[in-house]
Amino acid sequence: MKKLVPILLCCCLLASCGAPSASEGPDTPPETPVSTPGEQQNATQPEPPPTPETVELEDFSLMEGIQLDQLGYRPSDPKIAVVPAETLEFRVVRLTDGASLLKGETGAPIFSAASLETVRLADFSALTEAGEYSVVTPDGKSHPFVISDNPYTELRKATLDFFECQKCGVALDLGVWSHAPCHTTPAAVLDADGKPTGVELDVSGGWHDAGDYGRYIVPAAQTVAQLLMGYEMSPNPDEDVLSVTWFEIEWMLKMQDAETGGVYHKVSCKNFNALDQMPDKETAQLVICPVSATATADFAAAMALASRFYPEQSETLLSAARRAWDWCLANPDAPGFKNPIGVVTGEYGDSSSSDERFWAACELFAATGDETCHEYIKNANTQTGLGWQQMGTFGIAAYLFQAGDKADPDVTERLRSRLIGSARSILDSCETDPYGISLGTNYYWGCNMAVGNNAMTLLLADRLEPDEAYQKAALEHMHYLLGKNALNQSYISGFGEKAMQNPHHRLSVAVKATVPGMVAGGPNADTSQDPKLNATRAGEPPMKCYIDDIESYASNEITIYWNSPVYFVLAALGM
Ligand code: G3I
Ligand code: 9MR
Ligand code: ZN
Repeated sequence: MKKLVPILLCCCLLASCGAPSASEGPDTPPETPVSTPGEQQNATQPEPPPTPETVELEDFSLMEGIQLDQLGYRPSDPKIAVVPAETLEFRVVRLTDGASLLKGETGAPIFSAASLETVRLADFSALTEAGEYSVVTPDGKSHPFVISDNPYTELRKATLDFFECQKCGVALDLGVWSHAPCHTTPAAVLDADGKPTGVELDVSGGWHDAGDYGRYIVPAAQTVAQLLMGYEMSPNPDEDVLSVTWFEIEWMLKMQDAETGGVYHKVSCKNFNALDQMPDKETAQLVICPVSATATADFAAAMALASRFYPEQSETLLSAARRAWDWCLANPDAPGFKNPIGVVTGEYGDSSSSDERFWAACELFAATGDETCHEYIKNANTQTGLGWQQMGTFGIAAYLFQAGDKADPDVTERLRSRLIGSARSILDSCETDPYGISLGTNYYWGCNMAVGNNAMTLLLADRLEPDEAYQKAALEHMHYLLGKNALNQSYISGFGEKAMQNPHHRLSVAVKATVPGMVAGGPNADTSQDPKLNATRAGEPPMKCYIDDIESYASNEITIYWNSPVYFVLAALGM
């Protein structure tokens, strides 16, 4: 292996010695300039003041094996890069002048079961000076990153602005992404067999779910909850979260059946349209799929939660929530949702609605003190999860943080211990993973949502029982998304030197301009789930089953509910 050979930019030394450069061994402390053999040192001259060594960054090529957050770190944050097992030493070099401000040795080798590689950690937490840097090893340099008071300011804004680009039913005036109102025609309600019931409804509005233009209640509920909770838990909340989120809530209200209180599972066309089609060009018949228990319970929960953010709408929201909850009570055994015959768009199938019901009971109890809901919670199994299939942790958070005096001590203790237990087990996974995250070897379609959601669980636990370890681990999850991973890939469009740029996102594909601030689904070890992924990544280790290609919907699509946990984490951390 090459030795890291810095150049001493020690003007006075160079001037006095006439030497073009000086080299040093890897163990020489950076603050001690050394001279090259043959140099004539004048013993009577005073020692020159210590000057940082410099490194000619242009002499080093980019090294994919040095993996770190491509945005950066706050001065007091832990700062850890992952490097190959062969790398024993590293420096952190300032981009503006090549000054080598920190020099260190890497840690012991660690095996990553997710990338099937042995790596080492380069800890440069001691560097706290603001600036723009690169980690440099004898074999190459990392992507640039900053140390600053808030490297994530723009990112947080972009992850929220993204929701403007997903708006349906209205004209968008967003530069290259502008379009006329889309999906405004009446939608035909289908029965479970896919036959039109004869009923047509106006359900315009809301956000397109993802790279496709469907609008689905279940993921919408998760997204609304995470955006509003991000607002609530932020030390520096973004005021526009309320108006941004209201756009979705208004649409959700339209999806409730006026007669029964049940909530339609989704609205879309029967098939996905072409990948390069703008929203207003998708003009096929819109269809509404039947009411489902998961959609109805999620809706009840999300509306009850929303009622505390919109005081002027609180009655409307609570009465909608109540009617949906009554539907749930009247339909205890409703089967899980399946796409009716002939409909192939997003299914969001889920055989169990018990976690959604648990969440709804917790939100309604917190909002109204309704004792029947309280009884329901007392008799229900505690549920966890923050992703569209498993929503229990939202219920736990509602009960622990919003029920106040109404809470029952036994229930509180049961839910407290469940939340802390979840967070502790996330921490345990982080400890055995060189990348410091909690997925283990479980990389699947949309697992970047789990990266964000696990960070959110940690921050909820931190709110309950503050512990620095929670915030630190949550931040490592953000670093993973921003490049500290085996592919050296930032999964967020527009952020990081190697940022995702070819999302499976119709609006971006249609105009050949990628919306910034979108979170990709991420690696998916079941490469058979899309042809492009399979053709390019089959047989790769789990953390590497990803391709930044517009065709790879099973690894490179984007969704509203992959952005919302990331937004939550940035807001809750005040970043
Ligand atoms: O949860 C299990 C996990 O425990 C297991 O270890 C792993 C390994 O097999 O599988 C995990 O389940 C996966 C599940 O997502 C997790 O949420 C399934 O394999 C996977 O097939 C499933 O993918 C879903 C995909 O639709 C296909 O149904 C994604 O979550 C979901 O986000 C995605 O949603 C689509 C919509 O239908 C349409 N709009 C775009 C959106 C994103 O691609
Ligand atoms: O574009 C669709 C994407 O939004 C979905 O997540 C994905 C899985 O349901 O399906 C995509 O559509 C593809 C379809 O399933 C198969 N033919 C190619 C489509 C992509 O253009
Ligand atoms: Zn639309």
